[in-house]
Amino acid sequence: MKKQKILVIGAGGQLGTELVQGLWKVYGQENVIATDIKDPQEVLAQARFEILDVLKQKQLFEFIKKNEITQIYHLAAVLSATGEKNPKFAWHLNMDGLIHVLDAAVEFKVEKVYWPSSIAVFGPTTPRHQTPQHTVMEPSTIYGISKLAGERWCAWYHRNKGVDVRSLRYPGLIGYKSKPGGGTTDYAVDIFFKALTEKRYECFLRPDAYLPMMYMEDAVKATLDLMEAPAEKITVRAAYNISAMSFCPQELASEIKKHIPDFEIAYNPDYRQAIADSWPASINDTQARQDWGWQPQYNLARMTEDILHHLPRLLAEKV
Ligand code: AKB
Repeated sequence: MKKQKILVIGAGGQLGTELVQGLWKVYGQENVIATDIKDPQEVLAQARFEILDVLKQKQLFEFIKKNEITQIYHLAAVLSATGEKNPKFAWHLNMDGLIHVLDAAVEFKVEKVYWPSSIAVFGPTTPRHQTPQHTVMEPSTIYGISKLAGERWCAWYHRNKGVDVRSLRYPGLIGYKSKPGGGTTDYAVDIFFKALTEKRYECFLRPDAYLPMMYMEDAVKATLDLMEAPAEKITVRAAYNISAMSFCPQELASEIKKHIPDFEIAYNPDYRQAIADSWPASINDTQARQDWGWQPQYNLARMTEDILHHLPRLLAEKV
């Protein structure tokens, strides 16, 4: 196999920080170039990191050529809640960034491209429970509209230009190693930080707002498994549904209380509740299981235990 040179765009985000570490294990630190528009977090600074803006097409093309990139993971995006505040910029970054990457893949014969989609591609008219792979898709957020359009672009570049691009519709991703920014599902990350530091959390969603969620360990594994799968196994060239668990804020708070009995939660739903209401409560991921063997490892109890085991040490180190 040709030596792989991996470019991660938007590596400083919540998913990128952990995915880069997963890629180090598979390809070696020296073969992964993490990039973002801002200076790196400590962990990414341990290996190769460079400033790169996906919207600057000439700079991106030169970078890919100079470094003889064979795989691109393009993660830079504006998420759902932030996207509603600045819709034009969300569209610009989420669409033009993807098209720059897909054009670069054609121009420099990049072997594989990964681009994340999201459950935000679904909308209020989509069946809410066990949402199928192929169904009604009328997203109501700019983020969801851009992810749905992005999926169609990926399928188009695969069909017409032969780009080996792969994608997953992530549910809410929950990690503790870095803080997320701008998502509707992000309450499920913040709550752990607040439970440990203040023993209290004010939630911006209703107690019964069910959403599909996934622990970051599973998200990284799903991404690497999908990218490792033989091309002939990939029957979906838009994006795969994947699922691990579904819960609502009240259930997450009860699980946390098992470990921190004096933890308290209050509810003050804001505009993000309408976004949550437009998304599925649970996802059917049969296609991903059949095609490339997807199988999640973490449920709510196991994830909560793992986070509350590791996060206190991380918080103590930062003091
Ligand atoms: C968000 O809440 O915007 C994201 C997502 C579900 O894609 N976490």
